[in-house]
Formats: sequence, C-alpha cells, structure tokens
Amino acid sequence: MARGASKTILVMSDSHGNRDIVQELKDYYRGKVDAIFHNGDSELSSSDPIWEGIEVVEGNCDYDGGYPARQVTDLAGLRIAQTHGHLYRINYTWQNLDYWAQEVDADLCLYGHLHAAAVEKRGKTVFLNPGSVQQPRGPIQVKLYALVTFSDDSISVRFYSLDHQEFGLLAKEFPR
Ligand SMILES: [Mn+2]
Repeated sequence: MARGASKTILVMSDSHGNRDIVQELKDYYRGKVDAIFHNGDSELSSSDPIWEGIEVVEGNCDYDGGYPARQVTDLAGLRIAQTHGHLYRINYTWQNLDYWAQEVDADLCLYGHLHAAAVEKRGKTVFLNPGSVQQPRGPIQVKLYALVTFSDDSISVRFYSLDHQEFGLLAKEFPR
C-alpha cells in the first residue's frame, strides 16, 4: 500500500434471516468500502445473488452446504482470517480460534456466533466480532456492525448502529 494510504472494510454477522439489512448495508456502503464480510448465520441460500461482492462463511444455522467454513483473504497486505466461530468452540475457549489465527498468520481474525460486539488484540492478531445486525446478546443490546480501517501502521475498528451512527464506546485502534 502507498505510504499514508488506508483501506476500509465493512464487517457484519448473524443477520439470521434478515435479508433486507444485508442488502441495505451493501447498498449504503457500495463504493465507500474496499470489501464486505459477513461472518455467518445469514440463513440465506449460498446461491443468493446478494453474496456477489461479499465474503461470507457458514454459521451453525446455515444448512445450505454451499458456504466455506473458513477462509483467508489478503487485502492490500492485510491477512484476514474469517470463520463463524462455533467450529472453534468460541463460546467456551479462545484457544482454538487463537491457534488457527496463528497458523494462518492472520493480522485480523473475523468471527461471529456470540452476537456480542468485541475487539481485542492477541499476539499479532486483532480479533473482531462485529456483533449481530439482528439479535444482539449480552450487555450491549444494540444491533451493530463494524468498519475496519487499516494502513501499514495501524488497524482501527469502529462500531455502528443500523442508523449508521457510531457506537463509540467500543472503538479501538491498534498499531501493526
Ligand atoms: Mn447466530
């Protein structure tokens, strides 16, 4: 990436049958972000044309069979590992997801499943759960998605409610 340049990705998860919100976010951010990720439990068909231009993985509520369980995407020098999280028992332990992120040398690891927005850095990897755009759980009862802006020097994560207002409480920036 050119010095001083940055890229931004949109990350959403756990839309659980709400096709409209996926389409709305896709339309709203068209031309404004460099890539879009959905971390699973869409409950939509993997052949749905909505997925054109979206990186999506299989959740525990996706019975379609057409989604990958996990994938790794390289974007402008950032290695992004993406999976729903249930296969790594994320409800119970960090260890399995952490091992996989290390194994694939991820700078950013995207997951979902918990329906609770969270971001933290472990080792070299920033782990991001964008929350759920449909069924938030836990202390923050707000439907959220995330934007990640990165450069060669930093990774910045901000969360937004569905009216596209920043939910500033959870924002974090990490050096690379
Ligand atoms: Mn879910």
